[in-house]
Amino acid sequence: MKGKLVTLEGGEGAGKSTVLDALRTQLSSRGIDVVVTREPGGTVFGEAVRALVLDAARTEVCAESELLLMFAARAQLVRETIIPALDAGRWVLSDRFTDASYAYQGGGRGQPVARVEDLERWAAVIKPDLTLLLDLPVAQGLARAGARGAADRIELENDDFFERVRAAYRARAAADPARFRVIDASAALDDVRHAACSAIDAWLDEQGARP
Ligand code: Z5A
Repeated sequence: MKGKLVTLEGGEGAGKSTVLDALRTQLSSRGIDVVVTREPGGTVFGEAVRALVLDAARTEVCAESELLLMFAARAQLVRETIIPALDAGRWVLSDRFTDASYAYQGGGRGQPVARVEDLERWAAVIKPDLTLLLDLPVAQGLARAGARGAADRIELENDDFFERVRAAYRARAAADPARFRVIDASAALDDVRHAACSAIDAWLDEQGARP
């Protein structure tokens, strides 16, 4: 595979969607051909799964179903979009990927890490080359997300759930500093954008990949 997979992760209201646009522009300006996607979703099948798994009315959904649905959407996205793009030398910028399952279904829901690892091996197959974790205190993120309107099923969880999600993300970043860059997402939006774009450029330089 000639392209690179770059993922954006973070808790609620971290600013991923906003930062993603800046990163796409940044990479394009470096002459890199970028495909942007999101999880859960990114394909027709995956977007249908997203609507189902995030539906606030589906209060009966158990943790095991939720985990499998996240990976069902991911398995399709990887095979239909990500691997073909990487094989064609394009870069893929994804708003969330497998780390979100470790954080939300593992940390948040208490699903065993070994179970997520097993799914990652055969369903997700690939790992990101670089992951930017937009990290901020839970209360600050929830206040931002809350100002946005109707909550999805996972956003209805309590603060303890989101504290566990944040802790799981930070633990993964600490365990794999070669892949993760942690960005302070509590800062002003322009500063967060700047930090994310600088992190990408620094990483390109480290790889000797800046055109
Ligand atoms: N999920 C999962 O459980 N397991 C999985 O494997 C995967 C996902 C892949 C949907 O993800 C849900 O799926 C998500 C995790 C779960 N859970 N929930 N809940 P999503 O990424 O599509 O949705 P999200 O996490 O709800 O995204 P978000 O809240 O939209 O976050 P964001 O994209 O990081 O934020 P934003 O839309 O860019 O910004 C939110 C608001 O804050 C907006 O009004 C901004 O203007 C404002 N904002 C952002 N940054 C700033 C700064 N720096 N200052 C001031 N205001 C800001």
